Amino acid sequence: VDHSQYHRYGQISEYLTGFANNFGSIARKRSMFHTTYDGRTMDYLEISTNGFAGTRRAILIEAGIHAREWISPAAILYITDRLLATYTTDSEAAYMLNNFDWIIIPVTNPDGYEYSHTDDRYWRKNRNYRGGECMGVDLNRNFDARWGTTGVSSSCSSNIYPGTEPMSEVEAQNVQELVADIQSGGTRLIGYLAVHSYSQMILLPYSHTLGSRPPNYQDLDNYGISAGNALYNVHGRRFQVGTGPELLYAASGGSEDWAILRGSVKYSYCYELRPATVSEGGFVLPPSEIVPSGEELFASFYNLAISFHNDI
Ligand code: 0X9
Ligand code: ZN
Repeated sequence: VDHSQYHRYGQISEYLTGFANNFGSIARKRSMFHTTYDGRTMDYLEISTNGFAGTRRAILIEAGIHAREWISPAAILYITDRLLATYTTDSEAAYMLNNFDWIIIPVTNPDGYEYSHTDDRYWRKNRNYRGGECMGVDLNRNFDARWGTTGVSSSCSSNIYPGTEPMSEVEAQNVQELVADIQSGGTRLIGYLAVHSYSQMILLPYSHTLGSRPPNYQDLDNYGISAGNALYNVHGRRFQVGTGPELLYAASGGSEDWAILRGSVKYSYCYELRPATVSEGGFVLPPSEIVPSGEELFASFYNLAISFHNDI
């Protein structure tokens, strides 16, 4: 896998096919139930080292829900590649894959991602056409988590337009159905890791309201700080740890809140990857930073896996 450049959606999907072909006993490529507005399949990878028995706890990685945040799919492709390629030789990859099943969605907004390559580098939303000026819904405002209450605009041309109702968008519906399928009425899915850029932060729930916290907030905070330290130890990048409203702004309808509130997931984090500021490139991060960003995120996820596992 070429980690020296950002790839188009078709190429990323082909890499998933390659993973499934090369590591067929532990990796399966799947497509979600609904195709997107522009007719794309939403492809993801399932990794299981116990024959996909469905008995292990699982961690889901949701990358690329915002189109222009290219480092998210790229860093996750790096992590996926490393997990599979070093599983038999590296103790960290082995730990992660022997203790958890992984569900990896590299691009949760393929239509928007492609549009950010072909037409508008700064496109954020999906590509659901609603007539007139109204193109696109912010998928991270569309989930059923205090939908439409904070951090949104009812103007459909806005970058933070939440859609017409909770889960109105097929991309959000796909995630909802996938999570329901993994949970099957239980709590097999223990971790939900949403990966965005930029700001260098590990955001804790809840995002929707300042001061609103899940019952296990103290654990979430402790594990987040530990994961931030593990990340720092790789390349010296400091990621702030705190809730979205504390560090950025309140925002409703996010998948990271939804995972806990509706998805029965115990631990949910929202990463904002490199860089820290717009003057360092903002959403347009040089491709030479894909590998270092992936390396530090890998260490951070490994650290979270240890925390989750100690808590089971
Ligand atoms: O606004 C968002 O959806 C996320 N930031 S981004 O720049 N990647 O768009 C942040 C989501 C986390 N929640 C809050 N900040 N409340
Ligand atoms: Zn984002």
